[in-house]
Amino acid sequence: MVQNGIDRRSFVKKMAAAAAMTAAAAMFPGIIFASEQLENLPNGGDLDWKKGPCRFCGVGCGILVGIDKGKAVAVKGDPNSAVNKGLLCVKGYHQTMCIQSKDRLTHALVKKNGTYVQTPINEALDIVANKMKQTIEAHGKDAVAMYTSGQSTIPEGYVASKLMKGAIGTNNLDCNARLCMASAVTGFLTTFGADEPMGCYEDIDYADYFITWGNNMAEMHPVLFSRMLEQKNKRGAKIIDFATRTTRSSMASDKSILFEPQTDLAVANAICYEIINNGWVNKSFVEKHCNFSKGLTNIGYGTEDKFNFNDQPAGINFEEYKKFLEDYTPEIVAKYSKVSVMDIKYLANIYGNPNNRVVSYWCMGMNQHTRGTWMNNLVYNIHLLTGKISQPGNGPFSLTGQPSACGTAREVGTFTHKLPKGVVMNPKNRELAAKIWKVPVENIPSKPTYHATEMFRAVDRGDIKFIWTQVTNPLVSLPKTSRYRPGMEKDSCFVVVSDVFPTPTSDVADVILPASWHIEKSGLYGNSERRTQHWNKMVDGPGETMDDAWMTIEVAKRMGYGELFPYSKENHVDEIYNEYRQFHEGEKHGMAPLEVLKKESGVIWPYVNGKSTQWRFNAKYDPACDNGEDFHFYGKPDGRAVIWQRPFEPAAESPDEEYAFWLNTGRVIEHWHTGSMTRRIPVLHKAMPNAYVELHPEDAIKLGINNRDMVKVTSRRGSCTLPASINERGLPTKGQVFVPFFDEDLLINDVTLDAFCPISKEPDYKKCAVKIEKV
Ligand SMILES: Nc1nc2c(c(=O)[nH]1)N[C@H]1C(S)=C(S)[C@@H](COP(=O)(O)OP(=O)(O)OC[C@H]3O[C@@H](n4cnc5c(=O)[nH]c(N)nc54)[C@H](O)[C@@H]3O)O[C@H]1N2
Ligand SMILES: Nc1nc2c(c(=O)[nH]1)N[C@H]1C(S)=C(S)[C@@H](COP(=O)(O)OP(=O)(O)OC[C@H]3O[C@@H](n4cnc5c(=O)[nH]c(N)nc54)[C@H](O)[C@@H]3O)O[C@H]1N2
Ligand code: SF4
Ligand SMILES: [Mo]
Repeated sequence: MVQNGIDRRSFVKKMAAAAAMTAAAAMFPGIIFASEQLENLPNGGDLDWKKGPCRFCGVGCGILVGIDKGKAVAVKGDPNSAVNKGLLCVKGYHQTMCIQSKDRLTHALVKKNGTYVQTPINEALDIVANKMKQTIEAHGKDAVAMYTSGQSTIPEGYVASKLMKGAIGTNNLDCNARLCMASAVTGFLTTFGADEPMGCYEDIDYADYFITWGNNMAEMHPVLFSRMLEQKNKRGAKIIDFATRTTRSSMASDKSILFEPQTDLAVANAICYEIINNGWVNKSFVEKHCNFSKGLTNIGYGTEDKFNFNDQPAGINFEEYKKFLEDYTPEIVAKYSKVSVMDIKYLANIYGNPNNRVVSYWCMGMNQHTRGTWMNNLVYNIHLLTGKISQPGNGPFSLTGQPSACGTAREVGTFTHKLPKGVVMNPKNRELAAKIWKVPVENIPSKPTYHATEMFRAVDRGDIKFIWTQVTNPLVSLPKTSRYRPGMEKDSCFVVVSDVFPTPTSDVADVILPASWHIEKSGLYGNSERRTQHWNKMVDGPGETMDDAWMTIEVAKRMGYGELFPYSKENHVDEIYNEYRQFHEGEKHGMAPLEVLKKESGVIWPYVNGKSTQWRFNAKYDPACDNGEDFHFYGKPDGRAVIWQRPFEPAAESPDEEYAFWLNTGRVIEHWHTGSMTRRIPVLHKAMPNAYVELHPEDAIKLGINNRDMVKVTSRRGSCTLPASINERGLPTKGQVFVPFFDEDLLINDVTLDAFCPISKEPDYKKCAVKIEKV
């Protein structure tokens, strides 16, 4: 697509050339990095510094942006932020550079006779609203959909939910967090009945052991990882990396333990077996605060269209659970997990020793898993059996990836089944939403419709005839994009894409809406540790860019819902937050008022009587505990958490003779997801200009592959040819290859599989079978 005379591909090529010059700033005049060149700051560094959260990951570091003459010229870490205490990672420091990119979307583009025509934004919004209205009139409410993001701000998610569920009356709203955190949510709900971690980052200051369950924190949560390293150096805290690939995190850890993909299910059960059989169970905790349960097994992989699954939990007793674990002795599990008996016992020992304080961390390895919900349950089992939970330095901690996956996707609830409080299936939750939204309760449908993958299947089938994507790039990030691209290209669906840059998704749009970026608007994000962070608009966006919340409001007004969206252009972010906050009143989820959020570098909820609750469910810290005991898992009606019996079941697709390798996919520190932002930042682009396929050295020798040789990775769905990388960034286990997904020109998601966890509907991007050929 051509924008400002440069098409996207040639722009990225030009960027590579510019980045190769020492003065990367050649393409971005006037930008200085506080980290590197403080002495060169305009006005001798006497800038106007404004606070906000980092645009990128779920760690949620506090940043200070230096403004000179209306332009962001520097970024530094906020020393007042409890999250990062002044530190940032490489993406943090350079973030604002992308907005100066020459191919920035500055005006609305409307496709007319196959070409994009620059159109005044008001006209483009008219077209979007008319099309949405006409589609509903002709085909019903469920023919329109919105697909949003864990990078949407809280107000953006809120107005999207209010428009779709409250005003129009369809549950056709889902978001990219389905690809990311859905298994974490269903894990929390099935075990505790309440979403999001119970602890906070301060746990790092107290834990003796950090066990990471298949996440690469050194690259993906770098500032948290550096806080762990600090504790390792200061107090001798130990980091154990339990993963399927050797990464920078493994290399910086005290011990790296590798396992065969998918067998984490079995190892977690083996750890529980050891805890029980060595008498390490915290009996009084389990007796007072836990129940045992089992669900259905052999639950499939969601690969079939319109797959439906309802778990059917049934209570069991401790003895039954103990018996079930007999299939998971360390000796049996060692055989197929390839983790030695000694290492399984070592892990069990760390958890089992009552004197150790242990935090478990995980992210996509456990969530992007066809048994992702189970895997989350299993790590909770370990912490519940030992009573190591909800105490400083003791607890399971599910990390989020996106900057507001918690704050927006989960708390505002931009999933098909969610409402800002609770779920659409619950009449009380619908009543509350109807009351606050001032809509008839009958408007809000009681049944969820499409989760992300199913939403794009419905586009392909022609059931969805209008889709609006905001702050996400699905034609790079969906699994098996080769299947979903043709559906989006069909004339049967009208596609609206709101983005900051042209992307492969905007390439198929009928209307492209130019969005303001992060610091060009006010907003709120919520990070991994339940911390809500507010920022004020810092600079003006170019051309006719508009913030996503205001675009949604403008469309709502044009569709005739003006009364429900009475917000002012100048102050809508504050007005929306104040309305939203009513959903979470009370001790269990109370959120800080705006005055406080504007002053502080983020505030953890529940915020009760002017104070944050750092450890939920522990009566010492959490005023919502009211059962008279030390702990109260009040998310469940009987106040008890559930220890789940969950077996090992194999992956949806495993290597065989023809497709002999596991394909694992993920990220690198330099790039953010689909690369749309970070590939427009010269230093980051230069450091990691293209994707690659990592091989184990022995496999490479067997196949005669050297570094930089071109290698074709083929699955049953598609193929992708990339340069080989051996012994560089990471090291997959023998029989496995790894490809990062940031490169839209080397689209590995044409190869991945769209199988998902039938409970959470989160796809497994970490496992499918491929063949490897040198070309
Ligand atoms: N630089 C950078 N940082 C980011 C992001 C980014 O794009 N770039 N994105 C953010 C987002 S949204 C997310 S979700 C996070 C992701 O953060 P991570 O989950 O840490 O990163 P990934 O690279 O997706 O996943 C890597 C891990 O998956 C594990 N894995 C593979 N198969 C299995 C398995 O069967 N079981 C288990 N338990 N583990 C397995 C591997 O061991 C590997 O360590 O990063 C966030 N931070
Ligand atoms: N193979 C593989 N695929 C994966 C994963 C994996 O591990 N492996 N991980 C999955 C996970 S965990 C995630 S979270 C997803 C992420 O997938 P996506 O959400 O599709 O990826 P992003 O690159 O973050 O897309 C965000 C888009 O929003 C645009 N943008 C930035 N700021 C704004 C704004 O303020 N307004 C608007 N309207 N647009 C904006 C950016 O330019 C970009 O195009 O990818 C998933 N896909
Ligand atoms: S660790 Fe995450 S939040 Fe912190 S600076 Fe880096 S990308 Fe931003
Ligand atoms: Mo994610």
